[in-house]
Amino acid sequence: MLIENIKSPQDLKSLSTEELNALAEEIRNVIIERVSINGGHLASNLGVVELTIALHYVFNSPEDKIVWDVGHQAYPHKLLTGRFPLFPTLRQYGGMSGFPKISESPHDAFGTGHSSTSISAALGIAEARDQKGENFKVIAVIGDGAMTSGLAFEGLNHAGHLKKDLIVILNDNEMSISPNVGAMSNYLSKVITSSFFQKFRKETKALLEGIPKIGESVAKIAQRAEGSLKGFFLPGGLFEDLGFTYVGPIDGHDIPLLIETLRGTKEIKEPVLIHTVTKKGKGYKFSEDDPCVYHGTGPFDTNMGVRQEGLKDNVDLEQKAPKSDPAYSDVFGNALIEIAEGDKRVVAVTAAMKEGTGLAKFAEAFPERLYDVGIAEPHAATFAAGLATQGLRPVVAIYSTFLQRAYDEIVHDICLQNLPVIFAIDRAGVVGEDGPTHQGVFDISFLRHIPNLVFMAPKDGEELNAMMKFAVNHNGPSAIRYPRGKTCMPSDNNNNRLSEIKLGKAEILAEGEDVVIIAAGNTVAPCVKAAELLKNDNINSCVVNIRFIKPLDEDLIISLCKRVKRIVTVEENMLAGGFGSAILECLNNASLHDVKVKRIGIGDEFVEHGAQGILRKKYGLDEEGIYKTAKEFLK
Ligand SMILES: Cc1ncc(C[n+]2csc(CCOP(=O)(O)OP(=O)(O)O)c2C)c(N)n1
Repeated sequence: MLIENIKSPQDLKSLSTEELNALAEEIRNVIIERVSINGGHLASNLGVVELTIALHYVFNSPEDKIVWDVGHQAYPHKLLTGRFPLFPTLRQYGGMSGFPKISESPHDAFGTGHSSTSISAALGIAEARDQKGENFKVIAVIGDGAMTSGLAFEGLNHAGHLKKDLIVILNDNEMSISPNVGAMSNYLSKVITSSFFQKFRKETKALLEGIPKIGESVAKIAQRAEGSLKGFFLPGGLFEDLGFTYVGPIDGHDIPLLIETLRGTKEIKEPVLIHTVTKKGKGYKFSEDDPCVYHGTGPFDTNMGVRQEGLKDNVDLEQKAPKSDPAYSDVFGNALIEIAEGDKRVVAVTAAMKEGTGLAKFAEAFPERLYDVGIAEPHAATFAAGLATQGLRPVVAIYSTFLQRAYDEIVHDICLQNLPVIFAIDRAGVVGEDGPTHQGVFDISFLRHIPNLVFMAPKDGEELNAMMKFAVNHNGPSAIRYPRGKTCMPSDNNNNRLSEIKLGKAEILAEGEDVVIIAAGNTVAPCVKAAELLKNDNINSCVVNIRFIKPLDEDLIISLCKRVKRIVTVEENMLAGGFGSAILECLNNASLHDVKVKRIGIGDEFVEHGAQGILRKKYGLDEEGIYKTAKEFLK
């Protein structure tokens, strides 16, 4: 295999066009096979195989810096930069990350996982290069989905102003995870589908082939082209106006064309935007037909695809494997439909994550009440604030990690004005294989100090449903955090029948006088089980499902602590500023200085990638870990 001999991008440079095309085929097969075993991002990677080959053929990484946006499409880049032998460990605990990571390879110029950072980061790198008098190229590769974010435009705006030597490649496949949305997307579609494009593409190719010597800049080509193809550059006028030389659109699967275009633009010392058109999921029938389903997937059978019995409409296979308990996202989506049927005020907002957050069915039921705002979490929050001022009840569903983007909007636009916006915070806690960029372990710390916000965490799906109803009827901002995965509670626990949700009231799930175990959200279930293990050792635990991280049930906590002087708190969040810290503050305010508290959660470190079970074990968040910590604590 050719790929086995590619130890670094240098090894590409001696290959012929036929060999490069054969290599593309090999890379596709390697990726399809590995993702079918390990799970991961498939369609985005299959779409950039040729582009990645051309980039590494023309530029000299790691001296030249390639900055990937989101980073979910970096598998071909990893395979071409000496990581083919590591590929079997993709996304496994201790193995290769599914995203670019500075610490993993000098070829990973910038770490990422969240969208739309590439232009800003690349511009910073280019500016530093110039400050230091160095000489290399910087290339940002950004998708049309990522281009819907304000951050991408902040980068473009600044780059056009600084006039730096910077190449932005806009990889346009007309898809975000689902079809891309918004005016920008319409604009790009018009550019691609205009009758100009087909003609332009042919003539550009002819022009490029006619270049007498390699290295003639595309600027010159553009000048020449303008005479004969006047107006053909108008489609990219928006980028031209922002200070970029616009090149394209070009076929992003045509390796010779990509190589010639990149060689040409290499000579331009100012901001250039190359618009490539690619097919998401290219080269694998199933993912070409349904790139949304194959955006991110768990393991699957390569011959059958993921659409096996019971696995339909799956964007996150692990969540939707056909077992009895539904995923939290589905419980949320169904609950919202039920609520919206009876309450016209309720609308839903998603930031390009309709499928992942469980809103796809809602979109079908109420197409006019679902707003997909693109990858624009800050805008989603402030847009919802505007809706709420007019009496609507917007429910904004965002993954915990992406909500980090909207902190100021939550404080300034929503909570300060006490507006009834409901945040459904999906993937809160340890999320698993996507790693540190995606773990939802900060939201308790960055939300619980905001005045007016009511902050809940359900112990199971039934409670999530009830909390949604509570939140929609609450006259102020609220947030509900719930994890990636299935809803479940130990079925043999008699006390887990749902009691009424009352503002700031916790629920006691087990009585005991030796220790109080207080849990938030999905840590309730392992705490209940840990209490059963402790009982075998004659340790009687009082298990509290806190329900409200804010406001805390201070009366209950204080009265329990006056009796039982040992408290264990358990949360899937950072310990710093987390829910255990809230309990410490409560005890301190009540001058209960003789109560000993042991907090279980995430210490001062980022949570690496790996299966949820492995990570929970590592941090002592599973029933065994909670049991052991509590036992040790009581010694
Ligand atoms: C801030 C943020 N919000 C949401 C996501 C989830 N997400 C990952 S990829 C993606 C779509 C990206 O589309 P595009 O940039 O066009 O790349 P493609 O997958 O089509 O190649 C989304 C919404 C994210 N990574 N970061």
